[in-house]
Amino acid sequence: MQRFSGFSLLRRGLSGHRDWQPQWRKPEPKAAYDAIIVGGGGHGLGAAYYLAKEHNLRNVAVLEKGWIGGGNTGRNTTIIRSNYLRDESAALYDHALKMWEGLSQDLNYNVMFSQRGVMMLAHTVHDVQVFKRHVHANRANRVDNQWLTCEEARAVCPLLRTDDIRYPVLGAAFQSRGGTARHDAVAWGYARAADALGVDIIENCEVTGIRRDANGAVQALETARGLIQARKVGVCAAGHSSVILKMAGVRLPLESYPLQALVSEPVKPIFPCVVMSNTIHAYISQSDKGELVIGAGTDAYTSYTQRGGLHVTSHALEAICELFPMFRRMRMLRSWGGIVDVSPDRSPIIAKTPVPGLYVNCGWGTGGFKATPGSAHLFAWTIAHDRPHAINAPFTIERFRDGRLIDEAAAAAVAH
Ligand code: FAD
Ligand code: PYC
Repeated sequence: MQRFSGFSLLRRGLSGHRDWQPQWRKPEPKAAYDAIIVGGGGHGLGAAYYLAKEHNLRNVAVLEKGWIGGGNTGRNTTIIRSNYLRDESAALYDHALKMWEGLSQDLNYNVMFSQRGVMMLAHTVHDVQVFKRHVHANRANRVDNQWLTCEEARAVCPLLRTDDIRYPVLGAAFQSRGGTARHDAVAWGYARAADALGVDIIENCEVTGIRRDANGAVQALETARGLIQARKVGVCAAGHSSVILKMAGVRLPLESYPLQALVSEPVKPIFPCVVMSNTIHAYISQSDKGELVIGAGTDAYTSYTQRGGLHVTSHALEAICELFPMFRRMRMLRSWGGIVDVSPDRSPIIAKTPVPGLYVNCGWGTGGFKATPGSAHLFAWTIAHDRPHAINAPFTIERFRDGRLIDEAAAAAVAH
């Protein structure tokens, strides 16, 4: 790993960035690997890193059809929290939150994790009841969450308008350990750390087919860069997970929708925490660059276009301007969409599949960024041991057949 003195950093910065060493190699794919991860987002890169670091599997590749972090990892609004309702989810998301707390140190890469607090607004009596239920359930699971009155909510976020609006604010749930992180840095940090342990990160390498042997087990992947053999394949492909699993004859209970976000022009630090409103489909925080990061709901129909409908973002902006009237004159710089993989109970799948050697990590829908380190860690464990870790054991595909659902519709934040 390269280390720089302050002087050499300045010299390189002024010399047009010549002589920078790439942070990870660009290897040609080998003919065979012990394990292949499909999908170079945070979950896939993280899984490869933990396979190498904690399970000593060094002959590992990550195959990414585009560029790493170009999927939802680089498109999300970076909200991190663990205030989910069910015991299974509390264990999963808090495992991740605890890992976020040490991730920059572990990767030796600043992922800019900022525990500025996440506030979820209640606008109706039903919201109040639901969020109070979450607060109690979270506390029973030793996950921090507290109920705030309107006055207390305004004390945390003075810009918030609570009265005289279409959906007045009746109070809020607040998780002070929640916050945000820098999404690209998560992909880059995991990529650099995995590469340093020998993992091959292969971009522009779309997986187009899955070959199975006479016993039905995974044998090789057909890719844009040729046939690559592997006995273990883990798929972390977010909105495209069902497309890939179909190549092995596995049908996933997922629907893929566009989810949109947008950022404003940058302004000085003004917004102290994250504020979310599930009822009016809008959420907002301020990035370290000063941009307001604003998210909207999903489109009402399934699609693979990374764009989404204009009316959806317009609706979110109207809601934000009602809650924060001082932002009415802000200009938006850009908007984008990502394809989210929504499961029927709004909980993920981190599991073995019916195909020996094939594992899947998907169904995170609109909320998987917050889980990145925990999900990657548990997925690596599952691949290495060929059985789930106790924390992800409930998150099977079979639960949709057996009825052991983990309903997180209210905690999922974005209505879909
Ligand atoms: P990705 O980062 O999407 O990685 C999957 C990769 O697989 C992609 O890079 C893709 O190119 C690759 N791939 C697909 N098909 C193939 C193939 N055939 N061959 C090879 N590679 C392939 N979550 C939160 O927790 N908090 C938030 O605030 C939040 N906000 C969001 C806002 C938006 C607008 C969006 C779109 C999502 C948001 N999410 C949020 C959800 C979150 O972004 C995702 O759940 C999470 O990033 C998924 O990570 P991943 O690594 O599984 O997927
Ligand atoms: O999961 O917290 C979340 C979230 C917020 C916006 C999109 N997802």
